[in-house]
Amino acid sequence: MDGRDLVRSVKAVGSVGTAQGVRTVRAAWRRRRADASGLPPRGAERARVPGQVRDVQPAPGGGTVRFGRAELRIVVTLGGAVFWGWDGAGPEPSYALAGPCPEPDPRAVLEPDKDGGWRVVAERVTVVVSRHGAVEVLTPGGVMLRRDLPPRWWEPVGGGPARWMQRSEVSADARFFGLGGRASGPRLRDGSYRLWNTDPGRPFGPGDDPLYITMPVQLVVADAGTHLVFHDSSWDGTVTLREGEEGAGSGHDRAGSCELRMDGGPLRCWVVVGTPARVLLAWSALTGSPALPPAWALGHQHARWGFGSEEEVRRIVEEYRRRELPLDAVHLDIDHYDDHQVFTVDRDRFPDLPRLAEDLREDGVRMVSIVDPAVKADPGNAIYADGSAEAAFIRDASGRLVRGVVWAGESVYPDFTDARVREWWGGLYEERLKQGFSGFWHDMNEPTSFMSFGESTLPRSARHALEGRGGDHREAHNVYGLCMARAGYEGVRALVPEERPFVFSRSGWAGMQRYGGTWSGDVATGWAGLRASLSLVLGLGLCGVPYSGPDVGGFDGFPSPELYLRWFQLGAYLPLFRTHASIRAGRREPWEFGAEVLEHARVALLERRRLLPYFVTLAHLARRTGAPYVRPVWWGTPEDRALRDCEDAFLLGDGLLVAPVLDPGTDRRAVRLPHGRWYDTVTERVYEGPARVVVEAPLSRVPVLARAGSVVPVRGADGGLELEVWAPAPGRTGGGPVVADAGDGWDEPELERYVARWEGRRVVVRREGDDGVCEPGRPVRVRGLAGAPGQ
Ligand code: MIG
Repeated sequence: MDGRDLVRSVKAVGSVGTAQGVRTVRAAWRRRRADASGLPPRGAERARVPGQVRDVQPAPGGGTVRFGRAELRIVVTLGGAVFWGWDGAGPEPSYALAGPCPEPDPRAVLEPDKDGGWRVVAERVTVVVSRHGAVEVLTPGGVMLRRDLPPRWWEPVGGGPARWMQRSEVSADARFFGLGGRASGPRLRDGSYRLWNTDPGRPFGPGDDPLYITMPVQLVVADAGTHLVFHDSSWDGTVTLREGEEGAGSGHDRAGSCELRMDGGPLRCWVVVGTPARVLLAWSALTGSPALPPAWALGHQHARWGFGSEEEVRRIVEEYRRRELPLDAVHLDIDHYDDHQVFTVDRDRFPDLPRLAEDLREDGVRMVSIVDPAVKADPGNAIYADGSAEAAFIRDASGRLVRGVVWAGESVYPDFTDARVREWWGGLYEERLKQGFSGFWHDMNEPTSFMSFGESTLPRSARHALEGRGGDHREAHNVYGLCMARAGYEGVRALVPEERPFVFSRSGWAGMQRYGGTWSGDVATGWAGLRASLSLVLGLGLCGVPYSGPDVGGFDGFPSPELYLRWFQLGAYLPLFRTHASIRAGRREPWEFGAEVLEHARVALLERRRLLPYFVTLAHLARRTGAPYVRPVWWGTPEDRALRDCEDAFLLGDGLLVAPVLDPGTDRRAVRLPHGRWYDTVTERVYEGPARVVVEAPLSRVPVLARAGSVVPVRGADGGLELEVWAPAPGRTGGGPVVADAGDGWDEPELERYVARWEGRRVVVRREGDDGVCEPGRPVRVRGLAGAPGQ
């Protein structure tokens, strides 16, 4: 460490006090020393490409193609996902997969292709391997979706993990999405995106990358079709994207390109081809169904770092009640811990949490606790003592505990890549449950140690169990949050088997939806942050993580009343609808911004509560089909190029299109509509898509349009479920699925199917059953009749 680094380190931790600053700098020294001795120097490297094809060995679902200096194994699985791996890499072990690799599809066989290449023809996709090891993914009609050039490896001469690079081409019109939670999307423009989960250390905006959740999952949308590619390696990597360009007139097209460089791990990937809905279905079959949040977690939640005391929590909940503002949960942040230590309570300021929880629950408000992974390295700390006895904490190659610095000071980190440690940790939630908490908010699990040496995490040489295989932080880093989510989810499930756990996590990786969702981390307060927060929700949804939402109002500073309101109005239509901010930021309660904002925020809160049955239905559909609640507007028509480039609106399920206001001073905005008839849900004005229309967006609301024919389950005045049906276009029919809430347990409510059609001048709604259609059995309100024939 030179003087400049030292100054930078001290500055970075300046806000946490000088003593801690000194500790952090010491920790940085240790980290550098640990990496110097714990990681072998790379030394000279040798580059390798596959070489020429030699022979093949068929196997169920495909087979192995052998090249001069590499081999490639391809398997088409039942369900349609294609796997291929180089140099013996198989699908397992994998942190992303929900279970064992699906069975091979016996109908898919390896057959000779032209020019000495080979191909596997499956129902929905054809994979062609050239004699030099390029791999093409084609639609059943033979149109190319992706072309991987022969990969290249760099292998340390002295042994050790190989780095590799995979360059791919996609069509000129293709658009890239995904890669986890990205602030500058949802359309991923030209640039480099790093695969290394990172706490940016300060509130982020669209220019900040990477953030807390990265994953090598990309969804590519082109005229020819949609495909998802997942490179199953958790190592540090970089994806460099370049969108293609179509030649004007007689000019040539330039293909889009993607270059993936990985520092290690197997070169193996999964590809799924189809419509967006089919792709997400197959992806969630592979990596697991999204956990179903309890219904209360689909309501409004309020958090703050620094409520500071039980009285303050009571006061705020009472204010919500007095003003008749719906509230479903409050979240307690680290300021309720004793000395910042997880699984403890500051009893001076929070003397009786179980009592508080009970009282809140009587008002229908749940309590959620933040859970930080780091444990204060202090022999007097019971969790440290307990964890030490369990050998739960991460050590370096020489066997010493790896220490970082977090809020509690010098801390150690549980190794969540060890099943034994996950079980120990999961048991600790018993203390939280006894305190009355119903849900868990995992923070700081990138994992974070305060900034030093330009990296706010553990040394790469830190050792991890990696499920008994053994390895270091280079491989474990990106799955740390995922494994912590698993520990929390499974622990709570074992402790309260009759209820579905509610866990959401700042960091994570492919497959994290099995345990819960996420929020957007510390999004910067500002209009750019508002936009970034929508980008994250959309991008994560396309990676299979459907439940997320931002800190409404932004994490830091003081939003203007207008910005707060617009954020609030957006949040009301996102799966996780939570107000939250830093201890140093202004307040975020809806009455803090004047009477006008309060009035409009109330409308948003009431509408959210009215739409709760719709959110419950979307949560069930996400679990059953992998489809995110919040979908890009091109979800149903990916071939519509104008929609593909639309980033400022989204579909909420199949029925609604939400056009949030993302700019100041707006009272109307343009909306690009997918095909079909749409109604402004407030004015009931009719629009016909595809079109770009201008709709009213007064301060009192953001535009929400309903698709003609949709059935939206809503909460009626008596609290019961009602069907809000938007009249189908003349001569058309409509309908949709509804899943009623079945409580917080594991009961599987049935999927109700409704159809709506014109009968003369009336719209009639029926329920479809196994033996024909019947009366809906629920109150129905038909809307949009003003545009009806003859009216
Ligand atoms: O170093 O627990 O993203 O939501 O309020 C900051 C305090 C730690 C970061 C989280 C934020 C939370 C805050 N935490």
